[in-house]
Amino acid sequence: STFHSFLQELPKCEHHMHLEGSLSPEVLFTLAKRNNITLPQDDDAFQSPETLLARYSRFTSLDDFLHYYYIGMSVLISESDFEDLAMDYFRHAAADGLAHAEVFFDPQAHIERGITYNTVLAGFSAARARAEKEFGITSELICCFLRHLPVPNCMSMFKDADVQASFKNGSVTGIGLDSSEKPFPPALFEEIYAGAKELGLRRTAHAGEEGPATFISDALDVLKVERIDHGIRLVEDEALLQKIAKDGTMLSVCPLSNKVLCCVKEISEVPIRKFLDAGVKFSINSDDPAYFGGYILDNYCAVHEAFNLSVAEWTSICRAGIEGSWCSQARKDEML
Ligand code: ES4
Ligand code: ZN
Repeated sequence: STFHSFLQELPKCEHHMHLEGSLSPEVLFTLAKRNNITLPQDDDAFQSPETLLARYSRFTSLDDFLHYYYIGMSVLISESDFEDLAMDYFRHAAADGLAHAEVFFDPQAHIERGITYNTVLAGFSAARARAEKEFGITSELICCFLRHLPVPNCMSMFKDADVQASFKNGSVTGIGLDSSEKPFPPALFEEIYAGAKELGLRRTAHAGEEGPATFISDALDVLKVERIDHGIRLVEDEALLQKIAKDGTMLSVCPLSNKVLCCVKEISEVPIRKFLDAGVKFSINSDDPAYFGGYILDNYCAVHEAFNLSVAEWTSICRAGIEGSWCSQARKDEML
């Protein structure tokens, strides 16, 4: 329809996408073979790319998804595996009319398997340079801490010399906090976030996806984050919602993710209308596009189908996305 091409052409920014979440079942099986990685033999989902994709349509929760997400990424070994993975994402993003991407990666999940941080970073950095040259897509990298791992493990990644170098030389722009949410409150990571602030890094955290609204206020008050990833459970605390609207704190909302992981029953339950009416800033994002059945434009289209937003509303969502990005003012001016 004409609205599809209107949404395709909007200057879109994505703030919530895990690069490891762009691993398709096809590429997963190809890399498993090439890298001699044995996939679980006691799970029928791993019989073929088709059976695996079918399993993805039956996720029951965040943890059910994460089980497959961590097995999936175990096939990534070489620098070029990481580069190819990110290029797969940037190619889809370019077709969808994306202007700018701020993407997460999960170094601890690779370090634990014996893959060095610099292997991962070099592959992703090569892809970022190619995406800018080949597609005109600018990007920033956000290094995530896995909240299900012991805090000392997270702290030792934070202090690692290669990680610190990437913070100081600008190849990594900010930090995030992801993985299993409910048993792992934000306050556990206070010291890491204080250290990141000290270094002048940008800061965000997943909060209020499955966890309660108190995790959103703790991320703001204790971790001093500048954005909230997901944040849909903000609707359970009206006072906090008003505060976030007043402060202009942006939420990175992921509609298809919320539906596939059963955080909502239907896209229409994602509180898009509530956020618009209350003046809460948000962007619309794909989260783990190869696992959740859609890239950025699919998420825009799903929101449009559920909420039938006006041209003016879409224009203002994209403007907020540009203004809330962590790129240079010069780049923002180009996109506006
Ligand atoms: C994630 Cl959807 C989601 N939530 C939390 N952690 C994640 N890591 C990758 N996708
Ligand atoms: Zn996420």
